[in-house]
Amino acid sequence: MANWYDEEYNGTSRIGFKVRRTLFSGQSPFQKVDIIETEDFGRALLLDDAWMTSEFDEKTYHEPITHVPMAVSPSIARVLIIGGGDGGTAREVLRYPGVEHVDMVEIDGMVVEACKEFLLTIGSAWNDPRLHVHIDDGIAWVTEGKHAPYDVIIVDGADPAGPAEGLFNRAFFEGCRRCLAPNGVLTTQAESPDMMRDIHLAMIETIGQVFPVVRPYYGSVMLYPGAQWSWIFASNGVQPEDVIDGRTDEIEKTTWLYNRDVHHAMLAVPNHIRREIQK
Ligand code: SPD
Repeated sequence: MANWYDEEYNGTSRIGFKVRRTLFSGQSPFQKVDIIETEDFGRALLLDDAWMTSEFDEKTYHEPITHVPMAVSPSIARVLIIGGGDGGTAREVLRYPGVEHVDMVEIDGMVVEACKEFLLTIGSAWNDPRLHVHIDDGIAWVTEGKHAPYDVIIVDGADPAGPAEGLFNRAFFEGCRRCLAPNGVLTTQAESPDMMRDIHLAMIETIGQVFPVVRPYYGSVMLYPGAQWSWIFASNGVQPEDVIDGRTDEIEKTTWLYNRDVHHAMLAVPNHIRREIQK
């Protein structure tokens, strides 16, 4: 259909938006990279024709993946972001004055360059001196334990196909655990509990084989298949309910979605997932 851009999911459904204009289109060694301007959702990034983020709803993704771990981690001085090439997660992390050093490891330099040029409303913290962007393989980074330990690790990757596939397996999470400080915490995006239920459940199981604490949490991201989305929190003992008093007070004055009530509400697990976890 002319003037529409669709993500086709599983060959059986589509999520489409009317396009105003294409701002960037390229083929990197890893994937197809597009940034388009839509009628309803503002500018949006697609990787291999899958919607990654849009100006309109990006906060409903970047706030949960960032503020849930940041609100509870005893220390937040050193943060590792795997992926996150649009800069939205880094922007949220860098809002905390207690953050001293952020390594963002993104495999695809084309994503970072295109987002720096066309998606600056999302990646608005590129010039923060605490941010260190590495165009490198995040899997190798954690396997080799580069620059570890970290207080917080955030895995902000794409779907489990293409370059992000390795961000879903046990060896990767074992590497993450080795890179975490003993009291550190991890979050990862964990797909749709409805449209990608098997992948979501497999992630809970896999991460549970690596970390003693594994807790999925939920929210809605309109851009993604099913709109209901998930993240997984993991740690060696810190629980996601252990919000540190005062940590997010300043931040909550300007967040779009996140506050302490939302934090706790997101931890409610739908019955159909809870039954599987309890098996
Ligand atoms: N189906 C899309 C899943 C994408 C998750 N990551 C998005 C990256 C936004 N920073």
